[in-house]
Amino acid sequence: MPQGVLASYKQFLPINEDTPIFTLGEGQTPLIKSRNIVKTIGCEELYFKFEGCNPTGSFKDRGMVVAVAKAVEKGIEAIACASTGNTSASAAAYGAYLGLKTTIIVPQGNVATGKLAQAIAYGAHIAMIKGNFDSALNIARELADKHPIELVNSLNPNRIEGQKTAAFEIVDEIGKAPELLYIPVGNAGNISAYWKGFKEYFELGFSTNFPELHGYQAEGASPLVTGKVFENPETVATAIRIGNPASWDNAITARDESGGLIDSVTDEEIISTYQLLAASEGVFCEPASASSLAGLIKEKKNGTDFQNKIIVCVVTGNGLKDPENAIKISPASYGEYQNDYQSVEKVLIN
Ligand code: AN7
Repeated sequence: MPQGVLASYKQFLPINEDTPIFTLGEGQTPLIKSRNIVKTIGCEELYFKFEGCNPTGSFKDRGMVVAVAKAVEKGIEAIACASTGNTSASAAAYGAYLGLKTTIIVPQGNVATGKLAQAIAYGAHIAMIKGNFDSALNIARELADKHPIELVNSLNPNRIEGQKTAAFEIVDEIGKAPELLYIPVGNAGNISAYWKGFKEYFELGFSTNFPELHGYQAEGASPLVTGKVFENPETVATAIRIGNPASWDNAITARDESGGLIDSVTDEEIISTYQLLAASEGVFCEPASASSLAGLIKEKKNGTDFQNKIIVCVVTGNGLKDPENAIKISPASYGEYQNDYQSVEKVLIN
């Protein structure tokens, strides 16, 4: 298969002969088979679709490559987005590759260190606002309305087009759609994209079934669960600290058409799952990404029987994005030793 989302999935994307084809290596991420947590869940097979392996460390790259290609096709020289961090890292990378001016608007104090480091390194123009993601998105939309700038948030339909390819990869690898798919939900673009992908693959005859989609928000930022906008969303999972999701209606459609649900998990559940996924499966993700598995574990604790089910948890971003939360894991299993062989050996062998 050719490399990258544009070349690999040309026939499924809004690509024509004027669309530039390029890649930073996005897509074709691993579908990791659970060895340990699968036993607790009691299902037939459990997989983690590890989107942290994308070039900037999150699923955003799949959609960004399409959004940027379409902007360049139109002759646009500048892109902008609001972001909790990952969208901005991705926009900055593809903007740099294509020589575009990239402006990102982010909530001051609520972007994980690694994401900010990426935007700085890629050379984006960074506007930090004293407000949350929802305000940043309003500003970004106005900028794009008034200037020849392409908005590359997931309101841009080309983002959704690119992100739907993850659903194709899951079906191709398992040989059918899983019975259940768990996914973190913030601005709700990705759950909408997966549903579009599963539906299109079905309609084209590449699969014969659909998954139920189970979306999980953080309790302190769960407007799709309560049905009300959160004016002051708050969660340790800063990636999904969003109070008024842009793709609200599409997420509800995805939930209802798939026969699934959108629920929330607490910060405690998110952090304990984040630790569990790294320490018992070798999959180090950022906190927001653990909300999918945290939701599955919550349903198991509430008594759901998963026997005979094939389940996929989407793990949206890389753990290296947010080193501060990893370092807070306690008890940390390290100590300080004398600078000689014997003292280290003595402690490790006892
Ligand atoms: C790791 O980067 O909204 O429901 O501005 O970074 O499609 O918003 C990030 C969202 C899940 C939620 N996991 O996806 C942004 C941004 C991670 C994320 C989500 C995000 P959507």
